[in-house]
Amino acid sequence: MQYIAVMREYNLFIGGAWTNSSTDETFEDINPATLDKLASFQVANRDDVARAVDAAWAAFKLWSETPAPKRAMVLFRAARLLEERKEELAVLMTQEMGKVLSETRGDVQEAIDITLYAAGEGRRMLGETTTSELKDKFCMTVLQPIGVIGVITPWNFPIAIPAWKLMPALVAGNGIVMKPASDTPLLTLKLVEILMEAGLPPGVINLIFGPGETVGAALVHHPDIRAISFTGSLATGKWIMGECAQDMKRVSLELGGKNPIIIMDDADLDLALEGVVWGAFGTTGQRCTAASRVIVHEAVKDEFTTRLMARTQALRLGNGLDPKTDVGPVINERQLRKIESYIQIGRNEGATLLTGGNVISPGLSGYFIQPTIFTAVESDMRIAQEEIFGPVVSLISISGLDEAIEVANATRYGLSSSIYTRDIASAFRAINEIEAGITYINSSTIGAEVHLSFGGVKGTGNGFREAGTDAIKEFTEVKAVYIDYSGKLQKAQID
Ligand code: UN1
Repeated sequence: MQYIAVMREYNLFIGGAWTNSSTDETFEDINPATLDKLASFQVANRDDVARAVDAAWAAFKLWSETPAPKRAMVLFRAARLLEERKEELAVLMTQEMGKVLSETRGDVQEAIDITLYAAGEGRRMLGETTTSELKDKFCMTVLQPIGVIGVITPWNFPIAIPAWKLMPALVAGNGIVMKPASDTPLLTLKLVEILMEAGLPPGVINLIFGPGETVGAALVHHPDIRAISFTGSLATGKWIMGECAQDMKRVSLELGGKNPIIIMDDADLDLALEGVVWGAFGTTGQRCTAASRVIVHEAVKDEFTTRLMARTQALRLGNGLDPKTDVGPVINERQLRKIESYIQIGRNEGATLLTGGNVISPGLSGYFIQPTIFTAVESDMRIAQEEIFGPVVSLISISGLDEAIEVANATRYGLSSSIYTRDIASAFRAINEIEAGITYINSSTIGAEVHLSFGGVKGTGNGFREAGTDAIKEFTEVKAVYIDYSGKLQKAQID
């Protein structure tokens, strides 16, 4: 069963209408497994970005004045449409992004989950009521929308990550200008179509396409964009934060990871093995939560390594639509070359390549690279420090928990982390001492659920969290309100 989208050209979605961009340029949306063309998209320029920002502000008044429970009704309807179209969207996503069908179903499910969760916020949107220093005075906080927000999303979760950002931003009453990754614009477009079908007023969301360097930058620089929400690389995140500082724009960043799994000598090795294979090679290693460092106790290292090699060599590469496939392609040629170059870097640094390492063709013309394991990796090697974003995992040997935690923390990132141990004290030390936004006990580094905060420390972000109870905070301003009904001037700190 092959579903190929009808090859067609999409233009920009501004003010509730499909409209041509001001450039003559287009780019192609390619299936990374087969290199079939799925669609083409018009490239926006600064004028188009400005039109989109104006349209979002024009729609903002009506939308922000719509009561939050009514805004939420749009999201509830969108969740139902996502559910009805889950299979169709998953199949299309596998074609556009490459990951296997069970995972693209999970991606759509995550979008459904956050849509329902954010819709529920429509009837919470909780502020605080509190006491006052003064008599006959009432104090509270209320949440207000920020205004028009620029949303820039990556390709690895083509519908879940856009939904993580859009749904809370919308229920909070903001206007949006969105630029999806150029590798996966089709799935974001489908999400926006669903929101429109669910009754979102025209102009509340505007969709523009094109490279980050021009279109993303125009969004970041537009003076009427009040906040930028970005998920992507550390380098781009740093640049965005620097630019946003110029106009004091709010910015929330979800950047890279170099996520460790610690395997202690008392671990259930069967469980740890499943966790490493899933964390390192699921989504072809292209998750910011992917397990890229396995910090394994020397007492179990040999046994674990032998078993991991056997499991890894048995993984079947192929088209994600084929139910026999375990690991799909990587997203594009540039990523393929980057992963290849890291494999070379690992060799040059003196790590031992245990298995994998080759670009191959499993009977398809797309971007395939073997699941790869390095051992004898030192913590300060580049392959143990830099985000590769591909199916490459490094085994680092340690002799105890102190060393394991030290190695786990010895990177610039701090997104996800995991420990396999049967000892409750080791588990709690990991919870307390690993520098990361997420710690799993006896479970892999991937698989965050939408009702918990998602994000990281150090180079992984700028302190914001997405999803969970933080989802609304990312997209609202807090106003403190003082109501003095004493009928006289009362002076805080003085009277
Ligand atoms: C990402 O890789 O950018 O926890 C997000 C997970 C998924 C989200 C990953 N729920 O792996």
